[in-house]
Amino acid sequence: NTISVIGLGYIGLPTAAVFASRKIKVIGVDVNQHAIDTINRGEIHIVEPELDMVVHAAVKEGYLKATATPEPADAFLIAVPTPFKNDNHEPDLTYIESASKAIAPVLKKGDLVILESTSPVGATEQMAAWLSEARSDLTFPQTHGESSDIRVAHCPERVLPGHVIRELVQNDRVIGGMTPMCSEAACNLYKIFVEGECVITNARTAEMCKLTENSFRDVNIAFANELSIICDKLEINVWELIRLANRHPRVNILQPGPGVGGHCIAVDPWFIVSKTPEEARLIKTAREVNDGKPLWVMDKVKSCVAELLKDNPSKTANDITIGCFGLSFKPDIDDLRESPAVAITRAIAELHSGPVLAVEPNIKELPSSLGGILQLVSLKESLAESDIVLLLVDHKEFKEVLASDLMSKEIVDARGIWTF
Ligand code: SAJ
Repeated sequence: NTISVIGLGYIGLPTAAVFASRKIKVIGVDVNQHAIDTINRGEIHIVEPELDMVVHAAVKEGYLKATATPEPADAFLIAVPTPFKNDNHEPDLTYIESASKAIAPVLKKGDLVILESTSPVGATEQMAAWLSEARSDLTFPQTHGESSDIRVAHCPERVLPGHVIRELVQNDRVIGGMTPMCSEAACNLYKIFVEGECVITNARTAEMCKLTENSFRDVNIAFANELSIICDKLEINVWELIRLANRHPRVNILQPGPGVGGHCIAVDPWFIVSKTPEEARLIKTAREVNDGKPLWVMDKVKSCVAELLKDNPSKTANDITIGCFGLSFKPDIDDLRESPAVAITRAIAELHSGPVLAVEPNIKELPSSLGGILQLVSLKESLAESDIVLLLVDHKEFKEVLASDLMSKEIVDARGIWTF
């Protein structure tokens, strides 16, 4: 049996490599020639612990190869991005459409097509419709039910970046077929490597399930972020408050931060809102609360600058150095994409006339988009130079900073690790 994985990114490549590690022949397909060449050398083009080893072994042993053109296989897994359309929060299914059109010519009777990309409700049916338009000689579940030539299912990925290889194998998997036999076929495929339970439902429920998981987290983070703003106004330490409230056996509040980053939690709730805007009131408000948090953090920094200038009338803003601690979207990773810490640091660097120093222990140089406007310095240097210290990411290195290192500095701690 041969499996084809379409889209060799953060989800597709680990999935392809894990199948290949079980001695299944895997054909990976991507539009990015650089990714294809890198993978075929047994290397990887993304950062994820352990992935390099698994890909290297799979390519070396001949079970995994990457190509730009789809080839016949028995199962196709589509793991392409589902971003927003340019100017709004509507899901853009163009990548799913192109992937469907790309695999359609090589489909044959008996094949299984699985959509893994996080998608709005109805996307799997839409994908099946695109496949059926391209291949009128084959039958699909939407018209032929259990007797269709092609089986179609949605099986959303739910792995945590940084732990992908472990979570792929260990997490339970929600499997939503367009018919029960579609679910069963997908279930048999995932059982090749999934040690968690494969739980069967229909395609629409599986789509909504993935969106619900990330919205649950977003709403809960919004609650924590709102509490942090309320507590600031009421002069209460929100971190202490949450620790205390969480002593209640049925309360488990998440942690406030400078906003929600990453590629999933800040995106997926909008897929629910765009389908049901009238009904999804709480989910939409949570998004707005979390998206508003970076501005609130910036206002805190502005107040610190104003305070310092008031206390030191001989100084100007040029004399005030601001140190921004952390750029990644969550602790102890090097991923700067969709990071509120980057957005805040960039905005401060653009607004503030004095020096802005960035500390990010997980990267060696700033991305070009930030290079011109601020300097990347060591933790030690920033602690020595900064008048205002802004903690944006709770990296392990920052947790070791001592109260004495921060003495006589203005502190804005968006993560609550420097409230000594
Ligand atoms: N965050 C907080 N406070 C918290 C927890 C998180 O501010 O208490 C922030 C983080 O700093 C970060 C953002 O939320 O900026 C998202 O981080 P995360 O660790 O919550 O999640 P992701 O985006 O790395 O991965 C999520 C996971 N979903 C859930 O935990 C429900 C993962 O399992 C999904 O597979 C992934 O989204 C995805 O691909 O959808």
